Amino acid sequence: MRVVYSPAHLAHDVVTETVMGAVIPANEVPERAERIRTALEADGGFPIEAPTEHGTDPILAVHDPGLVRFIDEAWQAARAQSLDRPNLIADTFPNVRMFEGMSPEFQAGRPETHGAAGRAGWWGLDTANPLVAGTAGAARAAVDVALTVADLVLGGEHAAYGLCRPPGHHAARSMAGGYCFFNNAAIAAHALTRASAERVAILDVDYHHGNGTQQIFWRRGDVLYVSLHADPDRQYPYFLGRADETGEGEGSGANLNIPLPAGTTDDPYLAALDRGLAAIADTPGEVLVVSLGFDTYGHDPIGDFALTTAVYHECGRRTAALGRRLVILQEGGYHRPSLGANARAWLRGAEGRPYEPLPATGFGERGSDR
Ligand code: Q9C
Ligand code: ZN
Repeated sequence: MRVVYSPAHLAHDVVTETVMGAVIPANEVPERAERIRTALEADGGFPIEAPTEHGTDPILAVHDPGLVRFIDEAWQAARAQSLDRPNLIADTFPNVRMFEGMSPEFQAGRPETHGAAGRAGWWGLDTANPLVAGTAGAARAAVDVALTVADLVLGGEHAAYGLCRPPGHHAARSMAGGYCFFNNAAIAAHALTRASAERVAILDVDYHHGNGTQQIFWRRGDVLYVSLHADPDRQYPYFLGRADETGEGEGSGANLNIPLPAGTTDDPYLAALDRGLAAIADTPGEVLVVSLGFDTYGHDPIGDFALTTAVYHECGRRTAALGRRLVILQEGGYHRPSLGANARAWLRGAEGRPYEPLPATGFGERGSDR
């Protein structure tokens, strides 16, 4: 399977994040993508190529121009304001209740503020989303990776994988968040609808609900969004991801959320995956975008599922068995030692190749990976 990767992600070199007021070592770090790249190179069956540049238009087809401007300008603006920090992290967000009782027209007229901290809050969701000097370039390269994978599949590849970093599925039309800046999968899915005039499905198997992807396609009937994730009653992004969110207007019925309990193991997970795949099989379309996360793994530091490396091979196999062409894009997954083995297992499953774990990782064999 062909793999698209750009070293531009290395410049998004985040060191810390803030969780409930505490500064902790960042989870979403360059090592993640390098681990996956190294494992795929060692496999020998995954030729790696660079993305082609697609420019800003495909981003603007999905995102607010103000968000794009903010991401492009934020670091320089913070410097110009002498905000001498290793990264830009917002602390104040425009909670919808701040505007309670004020008309929608009045709310819509509230301006983006000028200062770096206020702007970061205006365009952000949470305090775990640090922006650094290289963020804009990396985020744009991740979009190019996703769009290049879409091009490969439109050009006849049955499946291809984009090693996107930073990830994308928490980024909404006008909002970054959850380690995400531009929504790589949504941008690719939208481009696919335009290129093929067919319906496109998105299967999101990151541990977290893809609130951004859901929001972008909420009123659209041409993109089906199906997500398996931790129940938002206990996990980020807390305020979306429930089973009763099914879309509105033209998008009514084109959103399927499957929230899962803490401790979810391989078998119940596969049953939930089958439910999601059945919903996709029920809708027309030839291309499936996969938002692929490995924070469902048993050792993930921020997840609470108990999946094994072996089950990722089966997940890839069942997903490919739908018979659709696959645009597979990397989202989360934070247990660095296992990321390479997990990605390799999923992708080999999707290709119909046997699991055959790599011996050197120390992770990935049944019995040692829980
Ligand atoms: N205490 C992705 O996997 N912080 N993003 C959660 C929970 C945000 C994860 C804090 C997690 C975002 C792409
Ligand atoms: Zn996640």
